[in-house]
Amino acid sequence: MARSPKSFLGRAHPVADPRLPPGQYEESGFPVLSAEVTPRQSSDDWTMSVDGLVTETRSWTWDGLHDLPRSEYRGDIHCVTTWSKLGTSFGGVSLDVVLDAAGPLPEATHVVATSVTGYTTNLPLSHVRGGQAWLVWTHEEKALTREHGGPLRLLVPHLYFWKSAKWVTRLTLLDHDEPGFWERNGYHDLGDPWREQRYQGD
Ligand SMILES: Nc1nc2c(c(=O)[nH]1)N[C@H]1C(S)=C(S)[C@@H](COP(=O)(O)O)O[C@H]1N2
Ligand SMILES: [Mo]
Repeated sequence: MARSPKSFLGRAHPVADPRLPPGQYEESGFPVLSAEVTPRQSSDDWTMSVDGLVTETRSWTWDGLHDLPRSEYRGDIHCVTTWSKLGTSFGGVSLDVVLDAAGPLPEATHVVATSVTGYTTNLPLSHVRGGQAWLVWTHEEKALTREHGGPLRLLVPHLYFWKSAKWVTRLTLLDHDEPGFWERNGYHDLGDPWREQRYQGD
């Protein structure tokens, strides 16, 4: 009797999607994770500033941001609570554009992103330059909803999603590292999902 092809081809476990970092599962929805109450501030009086160790502090209004060259991210996002959303998209402006406009001083090594709510997160400048980070206001072609950080959020998709500050209003360049909200509460300083840097000490 012929052996079932299953015994050759079947696998006890499905092969994990190579886009999933270790310990992550694919989530088809888009969960909301917020430490704060969603702010109500309207985009009409939104300002986005770049300050600290820069040649010139720069600020953009909502309209001003839309005059900058558009850039889109297509790919995956990874939350430290183990969900990953694969093959999604966000639109806005590359962080390189706003950083270049302000002109980081040579001694600048880190950046702290601040939300209108006071939420903060820290990033090495080397991880937000060179097409690795965005300021976004659309998700899958539609306006980013408030619960997901609209009108404006940071997007740093190669790091765990807590680095992507929702309702971002300010980037401050520093010559040293300064842990933000979750980093002071036990999360890893960098948060690389491929190295499973979830908590301090990982
Ligand atoms: N201002 C602010 N930004 C934030 C957070 C937050 O609580 N407040 N949570 C972070 C975390 S832990 C995650 S996983 C993502 C969640 O984004 P989402 O709610 O759009 O999925 O936002 C990040 N940015
Ligand atoms: Mo998260």
